[in-house]
Amino acid sequence: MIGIIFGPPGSGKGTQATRVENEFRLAHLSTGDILRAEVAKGTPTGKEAGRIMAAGDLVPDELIVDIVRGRLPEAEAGAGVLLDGFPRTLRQAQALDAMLAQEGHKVDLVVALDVPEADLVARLLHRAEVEGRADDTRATITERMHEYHGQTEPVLEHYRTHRVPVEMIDGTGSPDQVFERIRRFIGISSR
Ligand code: B4P
Repeated sequence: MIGIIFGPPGSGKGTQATRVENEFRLAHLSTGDILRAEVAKGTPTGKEAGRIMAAGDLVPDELIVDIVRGRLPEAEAGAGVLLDGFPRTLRQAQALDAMLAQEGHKVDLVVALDVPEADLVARLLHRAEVEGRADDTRATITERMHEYHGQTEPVLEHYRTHRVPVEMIDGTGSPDQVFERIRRFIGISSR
């Protein structure tokens, strides 16, 4: 199974992906985590990505697509893959579809987390206090929301048009409550 966990910044993609990974034994591929690891190692990719992420912008499609292309085959070898934070633009979605088609695969489902913007901002400002992430300042959060609405939201329509099941999941409430809603949907879809 190839699934995507989708949503605006701070909607809980990473939080839920870890739970889904454990419950359904899927390989979890988070482009945000991969980029942060590159930043921490100080690689050339990390240096370029770090500047962009700290400004709240999206890292260039070519760079992200190359990263995913390098990791997808290994991830696909198991029971399935959960993509977290990717694709975030239409070009990334088209590149993903083409990569999967080469192996005779396709995206099977999209879990889209729905959280009011005021809650997202509050969560990210709280995360700034706890984790001190460079991209969780108020100005950066505003830019990330802008990028989400302009570049990322159209990805949902892309999958709906291609008849991929897209399930809007209420992302409010405790992480356990949100996970229960996701678990039910994936459980039904993978039967
Ligand atoms: P990501 O790492 O994908 O992260 P995110 O959108 O900030 O957060 P996520 O939705 O995973 O929320 P989380 O579970 O952490 O992206 C970071 C940056 O990387 C992007 O802005 C971009 O620059 C770059 N990037 C990544 N992928 C890219 C791509 N494909 N193309 C281009 N650029 C890319 O939860 C957020 C907070 O809320 C946490 O503190 C968590 O504890 C809390 N929380 C979670 N669930 C909660 C709940 N139910 N109730 C209350 N709080 C909750």
